[in-house]
Amino acid sequence: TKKKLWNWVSYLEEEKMPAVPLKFFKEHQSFPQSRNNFRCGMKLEGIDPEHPSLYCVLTVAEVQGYRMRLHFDGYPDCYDFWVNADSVDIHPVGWCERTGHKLLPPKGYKDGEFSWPSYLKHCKAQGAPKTVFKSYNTPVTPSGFRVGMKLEAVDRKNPSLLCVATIADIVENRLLIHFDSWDHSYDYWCDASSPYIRPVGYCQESSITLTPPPEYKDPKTFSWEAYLEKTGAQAAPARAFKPRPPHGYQPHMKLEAVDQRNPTLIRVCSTVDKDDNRIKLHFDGWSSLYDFWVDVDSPDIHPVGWCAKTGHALQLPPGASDMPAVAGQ
Ligand code: MLY
Repeated sequence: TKKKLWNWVSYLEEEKMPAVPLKFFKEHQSFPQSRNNFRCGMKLEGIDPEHPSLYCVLTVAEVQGYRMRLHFDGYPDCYDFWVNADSVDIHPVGWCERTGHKLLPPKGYKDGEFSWPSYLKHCKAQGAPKTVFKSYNTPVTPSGFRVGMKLEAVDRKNPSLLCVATIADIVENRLLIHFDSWDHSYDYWCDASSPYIRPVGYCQESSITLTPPPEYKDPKTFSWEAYLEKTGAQAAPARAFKPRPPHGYQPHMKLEAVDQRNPTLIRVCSTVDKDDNRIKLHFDGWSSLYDFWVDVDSPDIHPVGWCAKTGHALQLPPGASDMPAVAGQ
């Protein structure tokens, strides 16, 4: 008997479901223009996904297709995380020093004790060459945002709250959002088109409750005018915000997405729901218990065929998984 091979084209036919149209994907989600040129052992500087205001010393621990697993030098493997080769969260050795960012040294090094040249010599390792970083070649478009400007931002850990916030850092086209008088654990990076940031006055205009800094016990006593005066800060200009057009996602479309519980894996998925900024994904052949929401601009969702094209394993729906996937489809 002839063995049936799994491929996307016949799977979509069988399931009577379309693939998510290619035009829905942003450049950083779609088929890459170049190969992943990172290699295991290369060292770099990058953002800690759990503490986005911190830049850390990282080593490439594993490469799979266009993705790689990054390891925090001196820390246990359990903190390792996966990024795409074109991630904007990673930079070459020396970037922090050059751009005035604080680099958190590997565990065991005291502040001021760490230097890249002696560390690389000591580890007999190399820094990843500048040319393998994507963010290096991207032109930066000027925006009206400046570090220190205030705005209203969604607390992504408590998404029902729109809060008083400050632009704590700007790198290339991205803003680091910090919540006034809170610790850095709520910080996040976004760009001018993010649906999670709004100009000063948005809540009042929209009759939404603004969450002031925690020292305002009674939110009614907060006024932007007095607060800007007190902090000597400026409001980010409304024209700097560039709201995105609505996304076109609908339920019942197929794509490939990273399994957040085991981020080594990319699985065959279907959209099952949507809201303004997110889609709800279902892993084909698995219980709906594993369904999850993801932002439409997440770097972890990809068009049908992305794994085959980039040389990454694709986890097929159970039952189909004993059939080898056909490369190129
Ligand atoms: N229940 C949480 C809410 C924290 C909200 C912080 N945001 C505004 C940055 C707490 O009190 O810890």
